[in-house]
Amino acid sequence: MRERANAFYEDVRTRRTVRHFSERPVPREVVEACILAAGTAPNGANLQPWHFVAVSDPETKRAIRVAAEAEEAEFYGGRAPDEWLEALAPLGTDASKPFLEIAPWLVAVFAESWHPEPDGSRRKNYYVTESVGIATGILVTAFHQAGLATLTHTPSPMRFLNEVLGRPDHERAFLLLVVGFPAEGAEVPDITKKPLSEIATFV
Ligand code: IYR
Repeated sequence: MRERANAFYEDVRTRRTVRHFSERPVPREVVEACILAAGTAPNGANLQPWHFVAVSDPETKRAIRVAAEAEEAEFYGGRAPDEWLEALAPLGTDASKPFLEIAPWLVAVFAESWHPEPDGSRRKNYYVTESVGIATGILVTAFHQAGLATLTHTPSPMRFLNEVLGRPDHERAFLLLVVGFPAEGAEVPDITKKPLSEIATFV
């Protein structure tokens, strides 16, 4: 048990969010298996309030990039408070998002706050944000475990994803996961994680 817990930590601690992707393809079967893993997440009343849209079609990726960059241009050009921009400055991000076209897969994660029944009524879902957050964590970890890099991308607002991907109004875009291999020479920020003593208390 100790060995497995430590081995998992040693593996998962090597995961890094990447912003420079290679065009190298990733088989659809790998994406399918990772989404199936995400779908095992604990969730409210087992109502599984999520939908994953896996995009490899170049035209669709381009449409997502164009819409995301328009939102980001507004974000960086004035909508974001100075405090937020200062917090982002060490990451060196800006409104340009070429990875949305370069990476072989984008996985848009949608959260469903209610579900339409065949009779037209609405079935409420529970703990939607918690459930979809846990599923997304498993998805990120599954891709890492498969040897792939991801970027958890949250162009804000993300309503355009419903339009581009044809998802109904009762689904809310939760985040956009960029998936692929890192570009050759891709760099990541020099950051550290908090020690156990800071993130945990044992009583
Ligand atoms: N969505 C923007 C801004 C952004 C926000 C946070 I918080 C980050 O950790 C990184 C970026 C963008 O993708 O550039």
